[in-house]
Amino acid sequence: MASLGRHILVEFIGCNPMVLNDVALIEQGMVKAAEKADATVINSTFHHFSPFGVSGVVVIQESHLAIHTWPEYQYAAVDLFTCGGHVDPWISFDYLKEVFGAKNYSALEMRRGNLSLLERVDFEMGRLAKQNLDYKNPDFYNRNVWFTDKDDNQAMSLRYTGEVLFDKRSELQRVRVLDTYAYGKMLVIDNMVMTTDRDEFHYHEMISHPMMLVHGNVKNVLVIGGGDGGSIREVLKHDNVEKVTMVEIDENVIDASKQFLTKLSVEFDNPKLNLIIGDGIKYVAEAPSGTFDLILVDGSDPVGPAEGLFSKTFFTNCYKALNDKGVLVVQGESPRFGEKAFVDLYHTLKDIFKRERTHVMLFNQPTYPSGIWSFHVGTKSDLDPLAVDKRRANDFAEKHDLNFYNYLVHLGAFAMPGYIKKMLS
Ligand code: SPD
Repeated sequence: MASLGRHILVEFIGCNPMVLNDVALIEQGMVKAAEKADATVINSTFHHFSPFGVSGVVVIQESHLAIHTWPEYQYAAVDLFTCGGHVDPWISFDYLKEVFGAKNYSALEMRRGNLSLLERVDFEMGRLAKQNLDYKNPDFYNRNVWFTDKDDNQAMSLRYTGEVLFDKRSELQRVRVLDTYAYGKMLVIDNMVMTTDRDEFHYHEMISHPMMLVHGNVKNVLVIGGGDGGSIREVLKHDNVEKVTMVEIDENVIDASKQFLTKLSVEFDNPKLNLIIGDGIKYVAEAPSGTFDLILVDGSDPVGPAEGLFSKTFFTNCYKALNDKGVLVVQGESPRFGEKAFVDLYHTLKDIFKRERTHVMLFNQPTYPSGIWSFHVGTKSDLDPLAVDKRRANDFAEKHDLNFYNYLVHLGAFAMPGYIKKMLS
């Protein structure tokens, strides 16, 4: 039967679910499938749905290729519609079957536009024809791809280019770097935002400077986690510091940062740094008593390998590893996103350091869900966290061209809104 086009309706079954949830890979696969069939690609638009699924269309001069995926069912519904004798949609089909790793499929070809039923008319296009020739699509690729960090009830989403610059899995976790439009490169561990190029300074200046300036003479520092390098970068701005030991469990985090978060990973070659790839929990358990002036726990959220970084045993060992004037600063989660972890951590530290030596700092972090985040502090001596010299704090901020920390920010960080006081009481 002579027809205008060929339309293959495809069911791909038993596909690789990771592939079916990877918008960039699917877009590349669909564009290539069109090219392999000798079609001329005009444009493509793809969208990732949170948490699962991708939809997209590749517009070709000879019609279109479209897809919707259900990774959770390992299933993709694909339409391959071509017209023009030289394009063979079955070539696209064969290629996509490989890309998706489909164990099974069904495909139904329909002839579209049965010429024996159609009548061709000639009509005058005039000015329209010229306009159509002049039309240019503004972007070849038009992706609308979002990354979402979420729990069951709330989320923070950032649009990214669809490019996954780094993606490594180990038995510990999955480490990725995505390229976001609003915040630049973003480090993601197991679907949680760790840090971004454009707002990392909130976190790294606040985990380090407030309590280092209050202490006044920090020489020996231990950083647990912190593989992106942001915390050691800030710690090493203090001239008193003689030695920094960093224990990061996952070398992939360091590799990702060295390759893509180049503003953060600037101190890995500093001679004062002793970098250990290993388990920070074990390291602290075995550390000699009274060793450190400062311990920073720059860990992930309390799931997966970081769960033990919120345990009473771990903090008791940190307490022992600190010397008499030692200070502990811990990534403390959010009072609005992870309230339980935030409150539990406060009480755990209070039991170990005692109430008057346990403090909470709040700061805003635009790329973490809810935007409000915390560090919790335990001091082994009676250090007043507000006792920082105004001049010293501001001079330090100016000398190092800081972007977040200064004297007033320091004071404000320890001010607790009423609802958080109630939460912690
Ligand atoms: N949900 C984000 C928790 C932050 C964990 N640490 C971030 C690492 C930055 N150095």
